[in-house]
Amino acid sequence: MNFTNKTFTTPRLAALALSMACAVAAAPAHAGKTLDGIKSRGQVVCGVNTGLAGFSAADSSGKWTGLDVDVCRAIAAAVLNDPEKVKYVPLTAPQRFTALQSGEIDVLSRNTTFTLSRDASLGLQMTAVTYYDGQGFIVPVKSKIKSAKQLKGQTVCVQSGTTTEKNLADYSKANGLDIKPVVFEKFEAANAAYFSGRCVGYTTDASGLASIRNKEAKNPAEHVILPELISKEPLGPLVRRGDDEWFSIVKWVIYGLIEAEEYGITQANLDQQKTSQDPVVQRILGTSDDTGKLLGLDREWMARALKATGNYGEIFERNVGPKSPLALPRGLNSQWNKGGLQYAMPIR
Ligand SMILES: N[C@@H](CCC(=O)N[C@@H](CS)C(=O)NCC(=O)O)C(=O)O
Repeated sequence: MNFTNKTFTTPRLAALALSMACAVAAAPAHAGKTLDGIKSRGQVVCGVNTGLAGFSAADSSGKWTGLDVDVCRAIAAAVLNDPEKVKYVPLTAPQRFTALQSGEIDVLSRNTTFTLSRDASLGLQMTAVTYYDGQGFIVPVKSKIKSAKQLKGQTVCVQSGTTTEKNLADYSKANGLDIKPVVFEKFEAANAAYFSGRCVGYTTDASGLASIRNKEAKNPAEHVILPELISKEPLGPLVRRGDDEWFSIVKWVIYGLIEAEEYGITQANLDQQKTSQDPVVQRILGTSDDTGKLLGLDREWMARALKATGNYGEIFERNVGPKSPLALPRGLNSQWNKGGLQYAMPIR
């Protein structure tokens, strides 16, 4: 349709054309190829970390938990009405993008940093940030190292296929530190090397350092995370390019989890909140507008996601927050109106 003045000579015709365009804009979305596949197989296939406690780890019975895992559960609850309908595919750093590109997984929810080169070269698309992080260093307390600047000429263990490896090289160069990277393809090998003393330090995302110290160290108190953060690591799920409908669903489930926290909807009060008169709460829970229809879902999509996992704040607290074994502060991941960066686009 062409909306130039040439085509619509009278204001009435122009108004009619505009109202038609609005009607089209409000029509229910087509589900999209990825969602069709998910519905026919009855499972969301979620690529996750092989084992990073707090973010994605399986227990001895094969039950997966963590912040990244909860994102998969929330998506499955929204699209399949059941948070259990997720197949978890554990992926190492070097494997993760190929698994998404090849269609082996529907979504990659695995401590992955959004960067320009990844965005522009992989045929993948970044959805929304679920954890604002930065890269840090860990060293043994007995090394007496108190600052990353004291790593001059020292060995640092690092995993390949990560932003970590590149940031380390940049930081070393920019500060004239001549750090000697000791690079491992496998996470377990990098951890084992550091804890056996093969490297003076270890570097990865600060959240990863907290997880490794808590989970892998014989005595966590013997290791200290240095104060410097040397990069920005905005972490979040990725999907394949070319399926805008699926991209929207993943993105809006995340925004829904974040906005629910902002408006006080919790796993526990969700049923009472269904009678709330607050228009934002009503929209999130589908008691007024049917936002689900616009995404190719139904009106309770977000209510189900919240019932499954709680809001973003609850997901954070349970998996990585100050009272969890990782004891990470909310920091940058606080809501925008509480001094943080978590700012959900409005569900409306
Ligand atoms: N956020 C960084 C680092 C992510 C990353 O893969 N970190 C390592 C160290 S914490 C990891 O999770 N390894 C687990 C594995 O490869 O199995 C990135 O996207 O490149």
